[in-house]
Amino acid sequence: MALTLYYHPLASYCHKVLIALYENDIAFEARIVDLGAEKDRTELAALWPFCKFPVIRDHARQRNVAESSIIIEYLDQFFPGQHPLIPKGFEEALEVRLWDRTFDNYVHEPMQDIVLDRILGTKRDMGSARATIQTAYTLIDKQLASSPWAAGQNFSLADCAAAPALFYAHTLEPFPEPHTHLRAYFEKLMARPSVQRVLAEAKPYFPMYPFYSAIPAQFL
Ligand SMILES: N[C@@H](CCC(=O)N[C@@H](CS)C(=O)NCC(=O)O)C(=O)O
Repeated sequence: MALTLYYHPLASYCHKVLIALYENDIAFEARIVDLGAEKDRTELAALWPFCKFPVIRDHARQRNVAESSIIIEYLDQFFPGQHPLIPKGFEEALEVRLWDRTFDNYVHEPMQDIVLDRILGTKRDMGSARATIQTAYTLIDKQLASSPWAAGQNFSLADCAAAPALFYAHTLEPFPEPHTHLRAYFEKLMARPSVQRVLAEAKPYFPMYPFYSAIPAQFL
């Protein structure tokens, strides 16, 4: 197999890369990493010293590639398929990267902070993380009023970022009622076959998620 993906089926940043792989039918060996097992941590840290996943190993090019956005850029370049995820034009690509960063930095990261706080039992004040997610929801809803996908006419890197970020964030901060564009977009994203596949694979692991009871029944 040309590619190995080091990941966990429950991990949100891994979902982002899995969606890209499934969108373009890219074959890969799936290597589940148990961060609680010393041997697995040592193996992952040898690939990426921050010991975070996803990481892919491209055996033909002898390269390890880390960071979900960079991995998707890499796949788009070296494993192109029927759904290019980064547009060729500079302006369009800039827009896609902007929305990728928006979902990662202002939805995904604060969502992870809240989840980590619950896992560690640190009981920090999460008000600012929750407010950031709400600010992002408002911005995203506005964007989606005039854009069928997160960053334009086509499904892109930005939508790969959006799906796991919104999936987990909405278990912590529900989408406000007036955000009809965001709500409709979420339904459309969740119906995408690549996203459905990722969620189906995550399903057996959902009970490990500390906010499991907030996952809507349709995903269980
Ligand atoms: N910026 C990284 C974030 C990766 C990340 O935070 N991965 C999480 C799983 S979703 C992880 O490895 N957490 C384990 C840890 O932080 O110890 C990316 O885009 O890939």
